[in-house]
Amino acid sequence: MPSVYEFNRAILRRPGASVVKGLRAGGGPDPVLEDVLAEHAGYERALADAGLTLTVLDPLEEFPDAIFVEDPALVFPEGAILLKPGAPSREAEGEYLRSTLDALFDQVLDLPAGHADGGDVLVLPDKVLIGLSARTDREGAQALAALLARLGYKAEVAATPAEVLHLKTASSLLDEETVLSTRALAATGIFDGYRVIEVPAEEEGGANVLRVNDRVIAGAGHPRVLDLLDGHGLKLVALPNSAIAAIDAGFTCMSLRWRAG
Ligand code: CIR
Repeated sequence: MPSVYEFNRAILRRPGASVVKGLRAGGGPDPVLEDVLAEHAGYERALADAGLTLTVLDPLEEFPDAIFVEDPALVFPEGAILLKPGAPSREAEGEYLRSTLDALFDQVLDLPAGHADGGDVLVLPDKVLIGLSARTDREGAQALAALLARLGYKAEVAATPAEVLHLKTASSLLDEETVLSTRALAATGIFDGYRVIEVPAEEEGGANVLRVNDRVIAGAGHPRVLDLLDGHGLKLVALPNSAIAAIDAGFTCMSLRWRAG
């Protein structure tokens, strides 16, 4: 069985000029457009270098956060799920992915109730964790768990610390038995049974990394996290991401990845 981090396809959406107006919880200035474009282009190259065939969608100027394609949808070899993001300005983003998903997947299921963001969904080898957050409510999480069961996946709904945007803002899967996590999230016990590598307190923003095939994409601005990953024997691709981080985003949210048969 291929690992849950083995992928050969991905969907991305290129940023438009409006991306600098992306949502951010802590306020702060807009990032520089050219920096966002450069970081996104570097990410696109890194996925292609990892061996993925990319479907790259055009910018959606009306939706500043639409490059974060992972929030309005989930994809699995068995099918795709269109979610309902919890931020009002993002709620309709999924409709702009529907035709692409219809063309690429045998089935596309719709979240029937509540709200859920893909950023709150962490696919582990033995289960799918759905984190409750300001974006993902219990109704959405439970409806999503039922859809995942239809695709053959066991889901578990878990609380996440109040200060994190998404479950995956604070955690990532590294290999079959290891996750990277902030201390606060690990302390909730949701990773019991897994080996947990904790990110240092001063580099909590580095907890979102992307394991893809034989490598891990991680933030160049988090040297201590890079050291930890290197020490764990992982092949590293360090990418600058400070402009993307200024609008509260990381590496997992900029693509939808799956293994096509
Ligand atoms: C938002 O607040 O929705 C965007 N500015 C960032 C979304 C990042 N998504 C993710 O981590 N899954």
